[in-house]
Amino acid sequence: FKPSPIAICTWNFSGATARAGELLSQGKSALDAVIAGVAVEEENEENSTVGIGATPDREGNVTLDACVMNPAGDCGAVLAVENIVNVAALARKVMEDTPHVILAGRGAEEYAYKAGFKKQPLLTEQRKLEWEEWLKTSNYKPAINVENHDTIGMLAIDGDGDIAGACTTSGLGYKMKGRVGDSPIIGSGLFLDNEVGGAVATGMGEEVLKTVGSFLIVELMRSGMSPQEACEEAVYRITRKNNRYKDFQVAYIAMNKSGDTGSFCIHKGFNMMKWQENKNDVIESKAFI
Ligand code: SD4
Repeated sequence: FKPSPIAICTWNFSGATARAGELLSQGKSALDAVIAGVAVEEENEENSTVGIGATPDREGNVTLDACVMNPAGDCGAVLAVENIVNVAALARKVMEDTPHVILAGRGAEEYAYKAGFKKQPLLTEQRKLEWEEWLKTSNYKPAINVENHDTIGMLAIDGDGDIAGACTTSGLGYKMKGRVGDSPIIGSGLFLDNEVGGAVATGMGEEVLKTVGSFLIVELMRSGMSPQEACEEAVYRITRKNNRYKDFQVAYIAMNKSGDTGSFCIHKGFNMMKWQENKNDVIESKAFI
């Protein structure tokens, strides 16, 4: 069974799935669709967790993380990159045009300029003011749910039935300088296997990293679980081990090869978008608490 093209993403980023859906309708590949889809949020200054307009680290630097995977199982990622807006597209470049999977920091930024990406300061006046305000107390407490202002992870199935994915973020606001979360780490923030399906994560990256969440979900689907069951088990893997789960959010979305989708989170309030056959729906996620 081959479903008609689908794009899903974390949170109610309807413009992102609409953009991806438009490309899928034109017969473009799942990889083209997810890169263009997440770019909508990378370029949205209102979104304080992705691309331009993102919240800086505690020293005032906006550093971005992103990764991509294609149906062949190739991966590309960039970690802690400054001054580049479209870091998912940069991760794709790393995947397609370099002998490596990951480029970090200055190396990734210098490579971006060689590859034709434009240098663009990412700290907006608004986020600078918020950061200056934050410095007065320097109280580091990542929020549980900040709806519509969060990491975007996207999965798509194209007209050939092939799956690709992308994940892009600035990580946690006021993180330590040099901190990298789950989002650009293949297997944690994103994983897919074109024979099985894919998963992406959002929320407290440290917890996703410790349980290799997205890889876990794909492997659970491989052994027969539905995307919904697999997302739930990956969340329980965290809540069983860590009794501080009341203080942080983790959320997963997943899709299998037949186009079935699922999502689950620790705290109520998470949702996902699903685009299929010109319908672009917000789906409220089930939650552990
Ligand atoms: C991280 N998972 O860097 C990301 C953050 C996130 O909404 O999803 N924020 O830990």
